[in-house]
Amino acid sequence: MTTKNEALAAWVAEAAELTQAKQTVWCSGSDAEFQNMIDLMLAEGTLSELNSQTHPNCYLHRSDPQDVARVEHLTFICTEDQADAGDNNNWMPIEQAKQKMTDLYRGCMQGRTMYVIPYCMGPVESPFSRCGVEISDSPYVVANMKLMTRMGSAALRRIEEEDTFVRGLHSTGELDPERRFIMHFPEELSIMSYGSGYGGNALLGKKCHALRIASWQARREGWLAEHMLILGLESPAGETHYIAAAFPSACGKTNLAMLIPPEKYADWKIWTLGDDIAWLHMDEQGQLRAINPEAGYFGVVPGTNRKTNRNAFDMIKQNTIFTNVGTTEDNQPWWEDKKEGAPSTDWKGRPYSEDVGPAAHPNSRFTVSAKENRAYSNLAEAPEGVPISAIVFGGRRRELAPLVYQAKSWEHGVLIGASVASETTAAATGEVGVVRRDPMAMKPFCGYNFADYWAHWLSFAERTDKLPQIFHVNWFRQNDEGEFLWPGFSENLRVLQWIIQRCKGEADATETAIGYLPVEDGVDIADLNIAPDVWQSLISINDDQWRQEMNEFGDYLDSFGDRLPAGLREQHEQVKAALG
Ligand code: OXD
Ligand code: MN
Repeated sequence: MTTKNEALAAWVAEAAELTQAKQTVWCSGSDAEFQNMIDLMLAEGTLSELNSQTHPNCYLHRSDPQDVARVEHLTFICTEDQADAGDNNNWMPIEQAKQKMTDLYRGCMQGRTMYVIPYCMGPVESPFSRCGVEISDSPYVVANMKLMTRMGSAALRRIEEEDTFVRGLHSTGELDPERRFIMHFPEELSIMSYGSGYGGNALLGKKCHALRIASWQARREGWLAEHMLILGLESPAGETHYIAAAFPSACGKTNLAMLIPPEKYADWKIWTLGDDIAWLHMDEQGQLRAINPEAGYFGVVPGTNRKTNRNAFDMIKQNTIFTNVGTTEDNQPWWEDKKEGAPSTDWKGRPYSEDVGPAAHPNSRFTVSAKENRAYSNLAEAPEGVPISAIVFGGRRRELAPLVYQAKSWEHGVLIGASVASETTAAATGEVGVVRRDPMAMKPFCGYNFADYWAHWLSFAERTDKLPQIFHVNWFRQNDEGEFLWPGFSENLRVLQWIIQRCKGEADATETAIGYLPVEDGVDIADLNIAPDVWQSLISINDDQWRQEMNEFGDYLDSFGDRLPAGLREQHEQVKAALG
């Protein structure tokens, strides 16, 4: 296979010449091709088969121990003008970045196969979808891209018709962290990645294209590319509302998107549309609609069990690629908090020992097609997407943020999104558990200056009066003993119910300086055994703490200088004034 698109053919030839690849293979996306990749990795020892009785078609990949997460300090946005990338991104001049990458790529695929992977982010027939081509020397990337995107011939046909695509060049290189870079060139819609095989650094359709490059495209074209799950909440009467929710990496997006209602609400249903990325467009009626650009899940494994996420637990029993989990005596995958079985080998392949632990890397992952999820929505493939009733922001905060609150307006909601802060997790290299600012959960993913990004968000208010309501949630409040105050997981349904009631104007709320909070009996917790004082602390705010938070947030906003939109400054002033 090759292509009739001249620009694509020329770029592929150029990459083959630069990397000196032994051969070029165009990926068709067929099941046989996927199986070939698996067989190849089994033969070369980069993949092993798991217990085929208990886990048919499940495989384990052990990565280089130095290559287990996103590398934000090695990720760059390269624009003509540094101010366009903003202080929220690392920046390098375009020429310097290209020179650096060209030097790394030169001859890097000698003796290896270069795969050309055409893919479509979003349903192939959706006008909201966007295509790309990844060139990679990694069969692991090919297999994962098959699960995570609409990959192969149909995507190539669309690229040939549209004559536009995002270019991503990837090589695993030597896996040397000193020779590892993830470069983005949004002005020319291209990505260059070298030295890592980890999902967020190497599956270029995901974070690099569907968030960093797409956020840039979205601003130009009037839509939003966001780090959000999409779910449908169906009531017993059969009415479904769609919610898009942004939480930082490894803060439970996959669990919320696949939630199974608690017994008391067994006649309610949650349908999954996506667990990580949403592309939001306004339709002709002024309604915001969402598609999930991805076709699979690249989810965090540890903590997944029958209770926390039964749908995911069952989903990853077949047709799944595991990366960096441990194994049991009889070769089943094992991870911390699986709550069954026992580890015998750790993620590095060593005999498991508690003193050396954990068995699974905290950022170990599963890759699986979305079709394996029994809660997969039948509208997930709809080209027009689904109408969004509510947008929810959230973070992992031990204190401060109440369980749930609602913005007073779209503009106030943008301020709430911009003020998201969260404790860092193992999804990126660096210290874990440190609170950092993570506006809209997009700190690692916004491909341009946050000040311009907030202005873009604010601009939606001028385009329609049908915007979704905006909320903030925090499932992670703790007491002084480090115990969680809210049970989370299935019980989060109760908060989602309140959110939808508020959207429909059916629930009372208490107005506070930071937004509307539930009244005492606003959320049904009667059977949850939450002490009245604990419940009060979950649905009220501490003015002193919030004054301090707003002062610190003000300093953060100031760091964006003149570019900060006046509308956001105004919202901040209003909240500060209301706090007194
Ligand atoms: C992810 C992440 O893998 O956010 O989704 O790191
Ligand atoms: Mn993510």
